Amino acid sequence: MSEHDDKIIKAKQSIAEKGIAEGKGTGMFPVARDRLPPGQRLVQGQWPVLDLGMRPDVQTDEWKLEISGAAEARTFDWAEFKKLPQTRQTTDLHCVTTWSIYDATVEGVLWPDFMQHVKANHDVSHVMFHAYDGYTTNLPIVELNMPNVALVHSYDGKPLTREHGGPVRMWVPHLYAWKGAKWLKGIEFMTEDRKGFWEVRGYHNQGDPWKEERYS
Ligand SMILES: Nc1nc2c(c(=O)[nH]1)N[C@H]1C(S)=C(S)[C@@H](COP(=O)(O)O)O[C@H]1N2
Ligand SMILES: [Mo]
Repeated sequence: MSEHDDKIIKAKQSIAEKGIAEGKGTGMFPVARDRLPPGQRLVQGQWPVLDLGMRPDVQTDEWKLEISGAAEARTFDWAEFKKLPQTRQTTDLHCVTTWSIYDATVEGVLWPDFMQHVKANHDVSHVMFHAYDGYTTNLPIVELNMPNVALVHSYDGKPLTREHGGPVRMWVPHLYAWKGAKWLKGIEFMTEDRKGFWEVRGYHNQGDPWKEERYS
C-alpha cells in the first residue's frame, strides 16, 4: 500500500487550525437556501473525490467488515453483507471543503437494519469507523440512529468506485462528508468518545453542516 499524502494532510490541518473554508469558488449555482447549508456551493455533473491520497484497492472477495469493541466480535464478508436488507435512497452530501452535491442515489444497508445483526453492549455511546487506508472517524450513537445513515455499496445503480470508497463506505448525509468513512473495514463500539483522524487535527467533533460545525 502507498503512503498517505502528507502534503494534503498538512494543508487541510492548517486550514482547520485557521478555521477558514478551503473552497476555490468554482461551480457556483444559484440554489434554494433551505437546501444548501450555509457557506456551501453546489457542484453539478461531478462528484469530487477527497481522501488522504491513497486509495486502497479492495476486491469484494477479500473485503471484510470487523465488529469490535463493546460488542460481540464478529466479521461480515461480502456475501453476508449483501444478504442484509438493501435500501436505495437519494440524499444530498455536504463536504467541509464547501462543495455539496444534490440527489446522490446510493444503495446499501440502513444503520438500524445493520444493527439487527450486531450485538452491541447497552452502554455504547460512540462508534469509531475504521477504513482500509488507516482513516478513522468517530460518531455518537445518536447521530447514527438518524434517517439515511447507511453502509453503502452502490452509487447511481452501479458499484461504488474505488475512488469513492468501494466496496463499502459509510453514508452519513446529515453531517459533513468526512464523517462517512470510505473503504470501510471495521466498526468499533465504544463506551466513551475518542477522536478520529480529522477530529484530532482540528475538525469539529460533531460536524453538522447546518450549524457550520467545520473546525473546532
Ligand atoms: N477511508 C477514508 N474515508 C474518507 C476519507 C479518507 O481520507 N479516507 N476522507 C473523508 C472526507 S474528508 C470526505 S470530504 C469524503 C469524500 O468522499 P468522496 O471522495 O467520495 O467525495 O470522504 C471521507 N471519508
Ligand atoms: Mo472532507
